[in-house]
This record gives sequence, C-alpha cells and structure tokens, in this order.
Amino acid sequence: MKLPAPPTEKSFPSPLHHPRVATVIGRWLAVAVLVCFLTGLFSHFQQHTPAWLHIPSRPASLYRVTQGLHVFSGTIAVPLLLAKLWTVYPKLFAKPELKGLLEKASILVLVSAMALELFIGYLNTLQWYPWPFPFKETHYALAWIIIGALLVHIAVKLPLIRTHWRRTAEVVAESLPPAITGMTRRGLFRTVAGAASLVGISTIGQSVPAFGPIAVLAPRKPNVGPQGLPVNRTAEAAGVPGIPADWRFTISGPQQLSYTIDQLRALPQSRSDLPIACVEGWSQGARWEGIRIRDLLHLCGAPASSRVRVVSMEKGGFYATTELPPEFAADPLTLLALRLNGGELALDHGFPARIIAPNRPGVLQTKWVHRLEVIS
Ligand SMILES: Nc1nc2c(c(=O)[nH]1)N[C@H]1C(S)=C(S)[C@@H](COP(=O)(O)O)O[C@H]1N2
Ligand SMILES: [Mo]
Repeated sequence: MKLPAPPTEKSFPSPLHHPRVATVIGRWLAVAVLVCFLTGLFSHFQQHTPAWLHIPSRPASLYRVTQGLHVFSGTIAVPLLLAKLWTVYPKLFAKPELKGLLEKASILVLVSAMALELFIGYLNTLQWYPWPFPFKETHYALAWIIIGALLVHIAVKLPLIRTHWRRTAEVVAESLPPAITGMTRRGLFRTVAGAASLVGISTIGQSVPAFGPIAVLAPRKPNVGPQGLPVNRTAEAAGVPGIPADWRFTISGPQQLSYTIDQLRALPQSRSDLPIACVEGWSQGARWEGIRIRDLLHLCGAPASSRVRVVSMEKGGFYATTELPPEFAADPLTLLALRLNGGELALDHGFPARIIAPNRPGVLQTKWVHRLEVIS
C-alpha cells in the first residue's frame, strides 16, 4: 500500500490562507500590539521612573485610561494572534530553505514570546502568579524581544505587505470560498473581528463602569468590595492587624511632627475624586477625603514639591514603602486620605490613612500609611 504524500504548502489552496488575509489580520494585530507596548512602557516608567523622566500628575485619570487600554489591547490580541497563526500555518509545510532560516528563527522567537507574554499577562489580570520568575521584569523584557522580532518580521515581509495592503482585482478574482468551509474572506474577517470585539466588550467593564453588567470575562467587578471599591490585598494578607491604641502618624522633614488620628482629623480636610487604577486591569473612581500632602509638607517646613517616601505599617512586601515624586507631592489632589466614599476608610482600604494621588498606578497608592519622610 502506498502512503499518501506528506502535505506541502500547496495542499492548502484555500483563499483564507492568502497573504491578503495575513496582511489584514496582521494590521489589526499590529495596532493592538503597538497600543499594548506603548501603554505598557508608560506603566513601567511610572513604577521605575528614570531620573531624566518627569511624569506629570495630570490628567488625573490618564493612568486609568492607559492601563485600561493596556489590558484591553492585550486581551483582544489573543484571538487576533490565533487567527493570524491560523492563516499562515500552511507555511509550516513549506520546503525548508537555508535562505529563509534566519527569518524562520525570528518568527519562532516572535510567536513564542508573544504567546508567553499574552499568557502571563492574562494570568496576571487574574492575580495569579504560578511561576518562579518575577512577573514584572519578565513581562518587560519579553515586550522588547517582541518589538524587536516584530520589526524584523515586518521589514522582511514589507514587499508582501505592500502588494496586499489594498484589495486588488486579482485578489478578488481568486477569492471564491473554499468548498469545505464555504467561508468567504469577508466572512473570516467578520468572524475574527467579532471574536475580538466580544472578548473586548466582555472584559472592558473592569475599567469602564458602563460595561460592568456585561463584563462576564472580567476577573473583577469594579464596584464590588467594601465601600464600593475592590480590595487588591486585604489587611490580613498584608499582615496588618489594625492599629494599637497609641498609634501615631509621623512626618519627618525640616521638622518632625507627630499626630494621633483625632489630630489628623482636626487638620484642614480636602476632597479628591480619583480612581484606583490597578496594574492588573481593574479601575474604579471613588471620593476621598483627607489632608493634602502639600499641606503636610508645609506644616513640617518642607517645600510643596519635595520628594517624599511613604511608609506603610505593612512589614516587607514590594509596596510597603513607595516614593511620591515632587510633581505628585505638590499636586493639590494628592491626599493622605482618611475617608472613602463618605465613610471612614475600611481596614482593607488602608485604615487609618492611605495615599491617593492622580495619574498613578494602584500599586503606588500605599495603604496603612504611618510615616512620611521628606527625602529632598
Ligand atoms: N501597603 C500596601 N499598600 C497597597 C498595596 C499593598 O499590597 N500594600 N496594594 C496596592 C495595590 S496593588 C492596589 S491596586 C491598591 C488597591 O487599593 P484598594 O485595595 O483600597 O482598592 O492598593 C495599593 N496599596
Ligand atoms: Mo494593584
């Protein structure tokens, strides 16, 4: 008995595997990747600000928008990547040529880096970190590998992309639906766009309240939690049991000041309407009341635009101490908040005092604050 010949690239004549299809879906994927990359860079620099960079504290909701876009574009990139891989998979059966070996290697790097990046990013939105390597550093390094490999890929394919950028008469002529699936190219585009939109619409509710009710795929509902706000890390998880009877808040600058809770409450209070925008993808606006950081700086004799170290009662952990750059310390919206949505802060939201600042990642909105240090 004669075995059938192994498939070659020619065994996949369907017009759905045509370079025109790869070009169209590739364009969508490229937009998603670019948005994801740029918003990711912004998030990275917020958390690791190089000395030459001054991130402004306004617009107040900027980070909420960029991080919402980051998780949104990353999420819809998953169906787009799958569709792109499906259109081009017959290439796997092409005769191996030495000439294209380097290009093949770069595609292998691109595809595996993207698959890993989207996978760990998605698990991160679920607050699940089941790997031994540090998430943030790995996610960041992979992003640069992807962008590098993507530029090589686009450069190599440029002639092909150019030819198929527009729908030519020749392409239309050979685009009869294949007998097996009966799906037209337009049908495929609609299916892929529909799948990406569906995934997008059912997750975007974690940062856009209007879509909250249909956010079936969103890991977090932005209005579910004590005081109408989710809790990312509970006091119990952070090892903060509450406060001792002799609790004091201190600020050290040119002068050292120390306050009991009641004394903090007696200081002039200001109100800020600001969101918590978690790097993990959810965000929610809230009303905060407390003392402006710039007022506290003034009280201890420091200039309003000082760099301030924020110290939490939480022991250890990545976010037990954070820094407020001068732009953020000076902003009148930045508070040592004592109240949330009309009530005293819940312990899980940082009782008795927490930082809330405009245009900042949630991870830097430090809870259970008991000390501020003026650094410069
Ligand atoms: N001390 C301390 N502050 C913290 C955290 C933490 O783990 N420890 N988590 C941060 C993160 S990741 C987020 S998103 C916000 C969430 O604030 P919430 O729990 O009040 O909604 O708190 C931030 N403040
Ligand atoms: Mo967060």
